[in-house]
Amino acid sequence: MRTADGSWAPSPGGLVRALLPMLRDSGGMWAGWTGSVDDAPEPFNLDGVDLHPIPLSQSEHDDYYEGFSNDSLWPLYHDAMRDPSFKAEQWAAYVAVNQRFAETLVEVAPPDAVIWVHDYHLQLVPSMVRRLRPDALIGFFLHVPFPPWELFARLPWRDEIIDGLLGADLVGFQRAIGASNFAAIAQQLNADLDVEEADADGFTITRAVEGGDDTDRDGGHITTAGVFPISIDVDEFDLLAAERNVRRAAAALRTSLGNPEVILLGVDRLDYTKGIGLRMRAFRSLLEDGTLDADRCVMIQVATPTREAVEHYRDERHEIERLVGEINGRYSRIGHPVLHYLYRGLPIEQLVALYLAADVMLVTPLRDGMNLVAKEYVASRRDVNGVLVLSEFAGAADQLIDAVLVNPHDEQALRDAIATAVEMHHPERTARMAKLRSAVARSDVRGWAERFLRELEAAR
Ligand code: ADQ
Repeated sequence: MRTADGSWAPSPGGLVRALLPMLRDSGGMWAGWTGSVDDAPEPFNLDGVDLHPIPLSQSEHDDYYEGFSNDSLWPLYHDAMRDPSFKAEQWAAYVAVNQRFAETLVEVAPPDAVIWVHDYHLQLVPSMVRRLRPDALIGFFLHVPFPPWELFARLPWRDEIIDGLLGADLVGFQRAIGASNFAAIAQQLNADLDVEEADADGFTITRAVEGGDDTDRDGGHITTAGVFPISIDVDEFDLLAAERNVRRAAAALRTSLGNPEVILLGVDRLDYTKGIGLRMRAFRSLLEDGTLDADRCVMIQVATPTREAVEHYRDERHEIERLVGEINGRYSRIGHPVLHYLYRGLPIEQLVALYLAADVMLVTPLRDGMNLVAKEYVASRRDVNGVLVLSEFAGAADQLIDAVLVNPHDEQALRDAIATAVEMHHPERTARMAKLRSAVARSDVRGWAERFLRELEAAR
């Protein structure tokens, strides 16, 4: 990404941190959009990694990125909780931009290259690359859920998307259900495919290739669908949480809030999938019936601005800001808001200080591929304290089974889960957090990337 002064720096986040060292060691390169419209710098080298910027025009940004990717695929893949807009001109932009990515990749990739494509914005790239460069080994990882047939079938371009993904040798999903939805849909759309269950929740999907023995078994191309739950850079959070200035910031935060007995925290992109409104309504209802005392507890919600040009996101923001106003209007004292709301991104040190200060972490998405915030909270709690309330609809719930798991669609259950977390006694809190920490320690983002690439290599 570009920094404020126009220079380049690695984007924050575990994925970039996990992949950069691997790329550096293997002499690999990274192709991606710069994040700014009409920004087309020449390829350059940053920290030993070759970067190939791929430009987007304003209309591609509107139609491909905010349109088809974030206003069609995103809601469709998240239970269609907002109506996906299917527009032919946005689809055309999606095809064109995917083609540009594929052409850049085949141009710069050496013979027999390993190409790893990420996320729902680029689902056509695997087959586009395969057509141009059958020698390449192609992996694809989907960071978001893959929906069931009933939802996916709505997509007017469903065949093209499945065909695009089947160009990969390995397609990775966050949860087993994603891999099985994908395998079932591929078969439903194409009766000629041979779909078989493999070990560990995976599937192999074989398709006959015209002209005979292109790559694999029976002259067919094999795509493996597997489960690769993503994680975070565990050590980074653990080390930050040990830093004196971070611990001081956490203590100072508590003091500045008037030393409440309980601090509840939410940290999310301001996205309608994250269940921010539901958790605020549950908080309001617990204040209303006296389960929580506004003099003794404080909720903090940090919401990163995201996709602000998309109408559903503007509506969501208005609703959340209305709730913040209503709750504070009713329950705050002068100088002591009961609900603190920040609409901005924070530096990682401040996030970790918040994680350390929070007695209860609320991660209540209605649907989420994984949810890294849940794992970051656990990795930061080297004091083996704090309670995580976690939605069953986040991929993280498969691993973090010692959280207080909840169905956020169930208002009463959400209220109960928050009350349980607030009232949980110290021995149970620490016992649960110890188990959560072992689960997170077992899953580091580097291990995740290594395993994916190892299994991709095995496809050769
Ligand atoms: P996201 O939907 O963005 O990711 P998530 O996994 O929670 O969701 O990652 C958010 C990241 O942004 C976290 O690292 C968090 O610390 C950071 N963040 C959130 N709010 C912030 C703030 N105010 N300031 C600074 N940083 C903030 C998509 C999928 C997820 C999947 C990830 C990774 O939707 O389901 O877990 O990709 O695959």
